[in-house]
Amino acid sequence: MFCYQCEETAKNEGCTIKGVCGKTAETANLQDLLVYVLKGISFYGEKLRELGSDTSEEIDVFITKGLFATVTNTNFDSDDFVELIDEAQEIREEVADKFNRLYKEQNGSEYQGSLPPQATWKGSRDEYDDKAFEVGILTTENEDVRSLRELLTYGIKGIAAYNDHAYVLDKKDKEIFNFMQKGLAATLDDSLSADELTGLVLECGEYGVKTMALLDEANTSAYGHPEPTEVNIGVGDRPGILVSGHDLKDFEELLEQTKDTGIDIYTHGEMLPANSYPEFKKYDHLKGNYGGSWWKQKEEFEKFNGPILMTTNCLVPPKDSYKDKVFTTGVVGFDGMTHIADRPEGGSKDFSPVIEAAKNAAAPEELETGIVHGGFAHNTVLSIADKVIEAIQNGDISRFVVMGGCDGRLKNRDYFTDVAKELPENAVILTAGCAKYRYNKLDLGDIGGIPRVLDAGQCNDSYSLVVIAQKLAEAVGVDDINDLPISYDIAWYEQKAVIVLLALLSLGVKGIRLGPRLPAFVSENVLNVLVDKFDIKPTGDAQEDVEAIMAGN
Ligand code: FS2
Ligand code: SF4
Repeated sequence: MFCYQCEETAKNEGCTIKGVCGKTAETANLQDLLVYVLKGISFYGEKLRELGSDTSEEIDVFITKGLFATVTNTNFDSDDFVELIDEAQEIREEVADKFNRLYKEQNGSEYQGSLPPQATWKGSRDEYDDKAFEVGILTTENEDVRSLRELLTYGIKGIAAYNDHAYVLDKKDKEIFNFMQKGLAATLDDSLSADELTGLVLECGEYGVKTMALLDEANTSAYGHPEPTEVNIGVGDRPGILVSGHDLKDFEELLEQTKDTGIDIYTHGEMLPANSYPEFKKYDHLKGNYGGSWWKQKEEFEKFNGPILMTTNCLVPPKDSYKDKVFTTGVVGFDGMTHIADRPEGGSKDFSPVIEAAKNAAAPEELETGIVHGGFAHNTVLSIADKVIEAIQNGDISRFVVMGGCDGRLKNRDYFTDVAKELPENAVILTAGCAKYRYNKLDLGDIGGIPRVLDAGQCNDSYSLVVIAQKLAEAVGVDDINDLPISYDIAWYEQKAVIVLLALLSLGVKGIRLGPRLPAFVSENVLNVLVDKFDIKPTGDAQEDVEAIMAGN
């Protein structure tokens, strides 16, 4: 195996024996083979579009879900990947046949152009392990080309995750599906120059903005605009179900199926923002949020006592003491955990195994008491824009610091807590994603009633932070959002953070600090391009960074 797609990759070089995340070499290799065949499907998808035809929605969604399953901490089950590779080969043959037929119809002869091996390899299950071993990332020898291809692939994985959430809520955009295939197919094209690949990486960022906007529309049209909410972080005395991940549709169905059952629902990790949606606040048995970010689950899931539903990443390989209480659904998978099947056409998922497991559980053990603030997505912040602008103009707010992104288990993430503590009292933190757990329970106070940590929601709600910046720029008459008193100090971990970063770059945001370490998959030359074009810099010493941030650097 060789995997370097996340921030915690071994030695900041690559995981080669087993993932730091717990992924085995077998699963990692099978994920590589799945991506290999998905690229083959995408190759033919592009060819079809050249002939004026297209891929079906079923194929577009298959590619989306397949990629999402390979995102860090999503699916650890080799059997799932074997099945996905089986299906991917069948789909590729279907798309290839359609292309070959159409080509002959239009040209009167068979297609004689060159085909990449991803478009032609066929193998049976007993060949998967050997083949998977051959198709890893390191097969691209040129370090810079490899870096750009992987940057593009990881950005598309991020798009896949957000696109899947939007699709579940009936929002779709064919252009996004097609771009995903265009980008994947481009990684097979040896004729593309580094400049052309860089252009595609930035285009990927543009599609990241479109996808996050689509998901924002999907979430807010289904569940209303998040509103300022004091989220309880204590516990009640009834049994509970803990819901983690990002899928709001799963959350809605579980809330509905647990009404009047005597069971309370708690959020964990990235599900915390669900507490601020008006449609979810209507449920009295939505009790609040339990615990912190994803990597704390080993200790917190054990203490929760009741069952846990993982709707998406981040799943950590469980301890035996609570493994039988964890249920997976959607693209999440782990050998030996009970999986809740997909919803039937027009129906709901059946969460009764989770509900049954909760009935005899003890109430959760209390970890803490109090509240955290949520619900400061674009609609809320823009509704108080006058107050915010006045606070900027009279100096009560001197700077906004966007500190969105991911949390992670390594100690070096204390940097983000230190920055939050060091920032002067007239600085406001704008956040989204699980990065917030590094500072959202500090008592940072408020500025004239505006909390100093404004939490827009999940990592995909970074879109809200962009909308806020754009609208503030309009309101104060500034043409370039870089001229606003906003700095970016972004924490990254997995591939959704890659698309958030590319989205910010595509919008022209400059001077982003990125940490706690720069991605191992960004080569020196590619980094130089990012520094030249966008003034990207690594996070450093918290105190020095705060001084620079407050000075506008
Ligand atoms: Fe956090 Fe993990 Fe949101 Fe990432 S719960 S690092 O997948 O997507 O952010
Ligand atoms: Fe290593 Fe991250 Fe890949 Fe897991 S996802 S194998 S920790 S690089």
